[in-house]
Amino acid sequence: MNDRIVPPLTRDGRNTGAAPVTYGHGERPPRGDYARARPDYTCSQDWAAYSRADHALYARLYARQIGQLKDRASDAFVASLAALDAAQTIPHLDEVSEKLYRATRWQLVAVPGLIPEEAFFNLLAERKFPVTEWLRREDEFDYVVEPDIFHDFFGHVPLLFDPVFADYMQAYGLGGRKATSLTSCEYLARLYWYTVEFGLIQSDRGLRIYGAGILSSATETRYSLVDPAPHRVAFDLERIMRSRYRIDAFQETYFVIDSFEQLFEATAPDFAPLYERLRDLPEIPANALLPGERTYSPNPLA
Ligand code: HBI
Ligand code: FE
Repeated sequence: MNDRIVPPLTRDGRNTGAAPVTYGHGERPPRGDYARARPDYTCSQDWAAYSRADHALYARLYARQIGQLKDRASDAFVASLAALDAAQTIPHLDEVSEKLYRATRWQLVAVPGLIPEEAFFNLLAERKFPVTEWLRREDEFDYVVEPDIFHDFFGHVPLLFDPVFADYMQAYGLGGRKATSLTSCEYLARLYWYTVEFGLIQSDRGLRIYGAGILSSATETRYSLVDPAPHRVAFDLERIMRSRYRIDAFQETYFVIDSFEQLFEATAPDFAPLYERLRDLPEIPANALLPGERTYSPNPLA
Protein backbone atom coordinates (compact mmCIF):
# COMPACT_ATOMS: atom_id res chain seq x y z
CA MET A 1 0.00 0.00 0.00
CA ASN A 2 1.30 3.38 -0.91
CA ASP A 3 0.19 6.27 1.25
CA ARG A 4 2.06 8.89 -0.81
CA ILE A 5 -0.49 8.90 -3.59
CA VAL A 6 -3.35 11.16 -2.72
CA PRO A 7 -5.87 13.23 -4.59
CA PRO A 8 -5.68 17.00 -4.36
CA LEU A 9 -7.10 18.46 -1.22
CA THR A 10 -7.98 21.78 0.22
CA ARG A 11 -6.15 22.85 3.35
CA ASP A 12 -8.77 21.22 5.55
CA GLY A 13 -8.42 17.93 3.70
CA ARG A 14 -11.75 18.04 1.87
CA ASN A 15 -12.34 16.69 -1.61
CA THR A 16 -12.01 19.33 -4.31
CA GLY A 17 -13.34 17.07 -7.05
CA ALA A 18 -10.35 17.96 -9.22
CA ALA A 19 -8.35 15.38 -11.13
CA PRO A 20 -6.01 13.37 -8.90
CA VAL A 21 -2.33 14.26 -8.81
CA THR A 22 0.62 12.35 -7.45
CA TYR A 23 3.60 13.34 -5.39
CA GLY A 24 6.24 11.75 -3.21
CA HIS A 25 7.26 8.39 -4.55
CA GLY A 26 3.87 7.74 -6.14
CA GLU A 27 4.34 7.63 -9.88
CA ARG A 28 0.74 7.15 -10.96
CA PRO A 29 -2.53 8.89 -10.26
CA PRO A 30 -4.70 6.89 -7.88
CA ARG A 31 -7.49 4.91 -9.47
CA GLY A 32 -11.10 5.70 -8.74
CA ASP A 33 -13.59 8.43 -9.45
CA TYR A 34 -12.89 11.19 -6.94
CA ALA A 35 -15.26 13.60 -8.68
CA ARG A 36 -18.19 11.47 -7.47
CA ALA A 37 -17.08 11.61 -3.85
CA ARG A 38 -18.60 13.83 -1.18
CA PRO A 39 -16.52 16.47 0.61
CA ASP A 40 -15.53 13.88 3.23
CA TYR A 41 -14.35 11.58 0.40
CA THR A 42 -17.10 9.00 0.90
CA CYS A 43 -19.20 7.88 -2.05
CA SER A 44 -22.04 5.43 -2.55
CA GLN A 45 -21.05 1.94 -3.57
CA ASP A 46 -22.39 1.36 -7.07
CA TRP A 47 -22.93 -2.37 -6.55
CA ALA A 48 -24.76 -2.86 -9.86
CA ALA A 49 -21.66 -1.62 -11.69
CA TYR A 50 -19.60 -4.70 -10.73
CA SER A 51 -19.52 -7.18 -13.60
CA ARG A 52 -19.93 -10.95 -13.34
CA ALA A 53 -16.21 -11.16 -13.99
CA ASP A 54 -15.56 -8.85 -11.01
CA HIS A 55 -17.60 -11.07 -8.70
CA ALA A 56 -15.86 -14.16 -10.04
CA LEU A 57 -12.42 -12.61 -9.51
CA TYR A 58 -13.40 -11.58 -5.97
CA ALA A 59 -14.60 -15.14 -5.22
CA ARG A 60 -11.30 -16.56 -6.45
CA LEU A 61 -9.31 -14.10 -4.34
CA TYR A 62 -11.44 -15.02 -1.33
CA ALA A 63 -11.05 -18.77 -1.91
CA ARG A 64 -7.29 -18.56 -2.30
CA GLN A 65 -6.92 -16.45 0.79
CA ILE A 66 -9.20 -18.44 3.08
CA GLY A 67 -7.04 -21.45 2.27
CA GLN A 68 -4.05 -19.58 3.69
CA LEU A 69 -5.49 -18.75 7.06
CA LYS A 70 -5.82 -21.97 9.06
CA ASP A 71 -3.53 -21.83 12.11
CA ARG A 72 -2.24 -18.50 10.81
CA ALA A 73 -4.93 -15.83 11.26
CA SER A 74 -5.96 -14.63 14.72
CA ASP A 75 -9.00 -16.42 16.14
CA ALA A 76 -11.04 -13.22 16.27
CA PHE A 77 -10.41 -12.62 12.58
CA VAL A 78 -11.38 -16.12 11.49
CA ALA A 79 -14.59 -16.15 13.52
CA SER A 80 -15.78 -12.76 12.23
CA LEU A 81 -14.89 -13.49 8.63
CA ALA A 82 -16.89 -16.73 8.65
CA ALA A 83 -19.92 -14.93 10.11
CA LEU A 84 -19.81 -12.39 7.25
CA ASP A 85 -20.67 -15.03 4.66
CA ALA A 86 -18.90 -12.97 1.98
CA ALA A 87 -17.19 -15.67 -0.06
CA GLN A 88 -19.22 -15.63 -3.26
CA THR A 89 -19.77 -12.06 -4.42
CA ILE A 90 -18.40 -8.61 -3.70
CA PRO A 91 -20.27 -7.64 -0.53
CA HIS A 92 -22.89 -4.94 -0.25
CA LEU A 93 -21.14 -2.52 2.11
CA ASP A 94 -24.44 -1.16 3.46
CA GLU A 95 -25.58 -4.61 4.58
CA VAL A 96 -22.32 -5.42 6.33
CA SER A 97 -22.28 -1.95 7.82
CA GLU A 98 -25.60 -2.61 9.55
CA LYS A 99 -24.31 -5.84 11.10
CA LEU A 100 -21.12 -4.12 12.13
CA TYR A 101 -22.98 -1.23 13.72
CA ARG A 102 -25.00 -3.64 15.84
CA ALA A 103 -21.78 -5.38 16.96
CA THR A 104 -19.38 -2.50 17.71
CA ARG A 105 -21.06 0.73 16.54
CA TRP A 106 -18.64 0.95 13.60
CA GLN A 107 -19.89 1.60 10.07
CA LEU A 108 -18.46 0.99 6.62
CA VAL A 109 -18.32 3.79 4.06
CA ALA A 110 -17.29 3.47 0.42
CA VAL A 111 -14.43 5.64 -0.88
CA PRO A 112 -12.98 6.03 -4.41
CA GLY A 113 -9.55 4.81 -3.22
CA LEU A 114 -6.76 6.26 -1.11
CA ILE A 115 -7.87 9.44 0.56
CA PRO A 116 -5.84 12.18 2.26
CA GLU A 117 -4.63 11.39 5.75
CA GLU A 118 -6.77 14.04 7.37
CA ALA A 119 -9.97 12.70 5.81
CA PHE A 120 -8.89 9.17 6.73
CA PHE A 121 -8.27 10.09 10.38
CA ASN A 122 -11.60 11.93 10.57
CA LEU A 123 -13.54 8.89 9.38
CA LEU A 124 -11.80 6.54 11.82
CA ALA A 125 -12.40 8.99 14.66
CA GLU A 126 -16.14 8.77 13.83
CA ARG A 127 -15.97 4.95 13.78
CA LYS A 128 -16.39 4.84 9.99
CA PHE A 129 -14.08 2.58 8.05
CA PRO A 130 -13.38 3.61 4.45
CA VAL A 131 -13.57 0.70 1.99
CA THR A 132 -12.30 1.26 -1.55
CA GLU A 133 -15.13 0.53 -4.00
CA TRP A 134 -13.13 -0.83 -6.95
CA LEU A 135 -11.70 -4.32 -7.40
CA ARG A 136 -8.27 -5.03 -8.86
CA ARG A 137 -7.97 -6.34 -12.42
CA GLU A 138 -7.28 -9.93 -13.37
CA ASP A 139 -3.60 -9.16 -14.09
CA GLU A 140 -3.29 -7.88 -10.50
CA PHE A 141 -4.50 -11.15 -8.97
CA ASP A 142 -1.26 -11.66 -7.05
CA TYR A 143 -0.36 -8.10 -6.22
CA VAL A 144 -2.04 -4.72 -6.36
CA VAL A 145 -0.19 -1.52 -5.43
CA GLU A 146 -3.11 0.40 -3.95
CA PRO A 147 -5.69 -1.03 -1.58
CA ASP A 148 -8.78 -2.34 -3.41
CA ILE A 149 -12.09 -3.66 -2.06
CA PHE A 150 -10.64 -7.12 -1.55
CA HIS A 151 -7.82 -5.85 0.66
CA ASP A 152 -10.00 -3.36 2.51
CA PHE A 153 -12.91 -5.71 3.06
CA PHE A 154 -11.27 -9.08 3.58
CA GLY A 155 -8.25 -7.70 5.43
CA HIS A 156 -9.74 -4.98 7.60
CA VAL A 157 -13.46 -5.48 8.18
CA PRO A 158 -13.48 -8.73 10.22
CA LEU A 159 -11.48 -7.29 13.13
CA LEU A 160 -13.76 -4.27 13.37
CA PHE A 161 -16.21 -6.76 14.92
CA ASP A 162 -13.81 -7.21 17.85
CA PRO A 163 -14.78 -4.63 20.50
CA VAL A 164 -11.27 -3.91 21.74
CA PHE A 165 -9.67 -3.74 18.31
CA ALA A 166 -12.56 -1.52 17.20
CA ASP A 167 -11.80 0.89 20.04
CA TYR A 168 -8.12 0.88 19.10
CA MET A 169 -8.97 1.91 15.54
CA GLN A 170 -11.01 4.84 16.78
CA ALA A 171 -8.28 5.85 19.24
CA TYR A 172 -5.88 5.81 16.30
CA GLY A 173 -8.15 8.13 14.30
CA LEU A 174 -8.48 10.50 17.24
CA GLY A 175 -4.69 10.49 17.61
CA GLY A 176 -4.39 11.32 13.93
CA ARG A 177 -6.81 14.21 14.24
CA LYS A 178 -4.55 15.69 16.90
CA ALA A 179 -1.34 15.16 14.92
CA THR A 180 -0.43 18.59 13.75
CA SER A 181 2.81 18.22 11.82
CA LEU A 182 4.06 16.11 8.95
CA THR A 183 6.52 14.37 11.23
CA SER A 184 3.84 13.31 13.69
CA CYS A 185 1.79 11.99 10.75
CA GLU A 186 4.77 9.90 9.72
CA TYR A 187 5.02 8.44 13.25
CA LEU A 188 1.33 7.57 13.12
CA ALA A 189 1.64 6.05 9.66
CA ARG A 190 4.35 3.74 11.07
CA LEU A 191 2.09 2.74 13.95
CA TYR A 192 -0.71 1.91 11.49
CA TRP A 193 1.66 0.03 9.25
CA TYR A 194 3.19 -2.14 11.94
CA THR A 195 -0.09 -2.90 13.72
CA VAL A 196 -3.24 -2.60 11.57
CA GLU A 197 -1.47 -3.66 8.36
CA PHE A 198 1.37 -5.97 9.42
CA GLY A 199 0.76 -6.89 13.07
CA LEU A 200 1.29 -10.31 14.65
CA ILE A 201 -0.29 -11.47 17.90
CA GLN A 202 0.95 -14.10 20.33
CA SER A 203 -1.46 -16.97 21.10
CA ASP A 204 -1.11 -20.11 23.21
CA ARG A 205 -0.61 -22.04 19.95
CA GLY A 206 2.08 -19.76 18.54
CA LEU A 207 2.12 -16.55 16.54
CA ARG A 208 -1.01 -15.49 14.67
CA ILE A 209 -1.65 -12.72 12.12
CA TYR A 210 -4.00 -9.79 12.68
CA GLY A 211 -2.54 -7.29 10.15
CA ALA A 212 -4.68 -6.75 7.05
CA GLY A 213 -1.72 -6.33 4.71
CA ILE A 214 -0.59 -9.86 5.58
CA LEU A 215 -4.07 -11.39 5.75
CA SER A 216 -4.90 -10.23 2.23
CA SER A 217 -1.55 -11.36 0.76
CA ALA A 218 -1.21 -14.77 -0.86
CA THR A 219 2.41 -15.26 0.17
CA GLU A 220 3.18 -13.10 3.20
CA THR A 221 0.78 -15.11 5.39
CA ARG A 222 3.23 -17.99 5.51
CA TYR A 223 6.39 -15.88 5.29
CA SER A 224 5.46 -13.65 8.24
CA LEU A 225 4.99 -16.61 10.60
CA VAL A 226 7.58 -19.22 9.62
CA ASP A 227 10.39 -17.69 7.58
CA PRO A 228 13.60 -17.31 9.62
CA ALA A 229 14.62 -14.07 7.85
CA PRO A 230 12.42 -11.32 9.34
CA HIS A 231 12.74 -10.05 12.92
CA ARG A 232 9.73 -10.54 15.17
CA VAL A 233 10.01 -7.95 17.91
CA ALA A 234 7.83 -7.42 20.98
CA PHE A 235 5.43 -4.48 20.50
CA ASP A 236 6.88 -1.18 21.70
CA LEU A 237 5.14 2.03 20.65
CA GLU A 238 8.26 4.22 20.65
CA ARG A 239 10.31 1.60 18.78
CA ILE A 240 7.60 1.32 16.12
CA MET A 241 7.31 5.06 15.63
CA ARG A 242 11.07 5.23 15.00
CA SER A 243 11.07 2.36 12.52
CA ARG A 244 11.07 2.78 8.77
CA TYR A 245 9.08 0.28 6.73
CA ARG A 246 9.07 -1.26 3.29
CA ILE A 247 6.14 -0.82 0.94
CA ASP A 248 7.60 -2.80 -1.96
CA ALA A 249 8.57 -6.17 -0.43
CA PHE A 250 7.91 -8.48 2.51
CA GLN A 251 8.47 -6.76 5.82
CA GLU A 252 11.88 -7.18 7.42
CA THR A 253 10.47 -6.67 10.89
CA TYR A 254 7.11 -7.57 12.43
CA PHE A 255 5.93 -6.43 15.84
CA VAL A 256 4.15 -8.88 18.12
CA ILE A 257 1.39 -7.93 20.57
CA ASP A 258 0.02 -10.06 23.42
CA SER A 259 -3.54 -8.80 23.13
CA PHE A 260 -5.66 -6.09 21.54
CA GLU A 261 -5.93 -4.56 25.03
CA GLN A 262 -2.19 -3.92 24.89
CA LEU A 263 -2.66 -2.03 21.62
CA PHE A 264 -5.54 0.01 22.91
CA GLU A 265 -3.75 0.89 26.13
CA ALA A 266 -0.66 2.02 24.22
CA THR A 267 -2.75 4.63 22.42
CA ALA A 268 -4.44 5.97 25.56
CA PRO A 269 -1.76 8.53 26.61
CA ASP A 270 -1.41 11.80 24.72
CA PHE A 271 1.20 11.37 22.01
CA ALA A 272 2.53 14.95 22.17
CA PRO A 273 5.36 14.29 24.70
CA LEU A 274 6.26 11.12 22.78
CA TYR A 275 6.56 13.07 19.52
CA GLU A 276 8.85 15.52 21.31
CA ARG A 277 11.14 12.70 22.45
CA LEU A 278 11.13 11.06 19.03
CA ARG A 279 12.37 14.20 17.31
CA ASP A 280 15.75 13.78 19.05
CA LEU A 281 16.08 10.06 18.34
CA PRO A 282 17.44 8.53 15.13
CA GLU A 283 15.17 6.55 12.80
CA ILE A 284 15.59 2.78 12.87
CA PRO A 285 16.13 1.02 9.52
CA ALA A 286 13.46 -1.52 8.54
CA ASN A 287 15.87 -4.44 8.94
CA ALA A 288 17.52 -3.43 12.23
CA LEU A 289 17.46 -5.23 15.54
CA LEU A 290 18.45 -3.19 18.59
CA PRO A 291 20.76 -4.59 21.30
CA GLY A 292 18.86 -6.46 23.99
CA GLU A 293 15.60 -6.44 22.07
CA ARG A 294 13.07 -9.19 22.92
CA THR A 295 12.24 -11.25 19.83
CA TYR A 296 9.96 -14.17 19.03
CA SER A 297 10.91 -17.36 17.21
CA PRO A 298 9.07 -18.16 14.02
CA ASN A 299 6.30 -20.77 14.22
CA PRO A 300 7.45 -24.32 13.51
CA LEU A 301 6.98 -25.30 9.86
CA ALA A 302 3.60 -26.96 9.57
N1 HBI B 1 -7.00 6.01 2.44
N2 HBI B 1 -8.67 4.71 1.53
C1 HBI B 1 -7.58 4.82 2.30
N3 HBI B 1 -7.11 3.72 2.93
C2 HBI B 1 -6.01 3.79 3.73
O1 HBI B 1 -5.60 2.78 4.32
C3 HBI B 1 -5.38 5.03 3.89
C4 HBI B 1 -5.91 6.14 3.22
N4 HBI B 1 -5.32 7.34 3.37
C5 HBI B 1 -4.21 7.54 4.23
C6 HBI B 1 -3.68 6.31 4.85
N5 HBI B 1 -4.26 5.17 4.68
C7 HBI B 1 -2.41 6.32 5.61
O2 HBI B 1 -1.83 7.56 5.62
C8 HBI B 1 -2.47 5.76 7.04
O3 HBI B 1 -1.18 5.30 7.30
C9 HBI B 1 -2.75 6.75 8.07
FE1 FE C 1 -5.00 -1.62 4.50
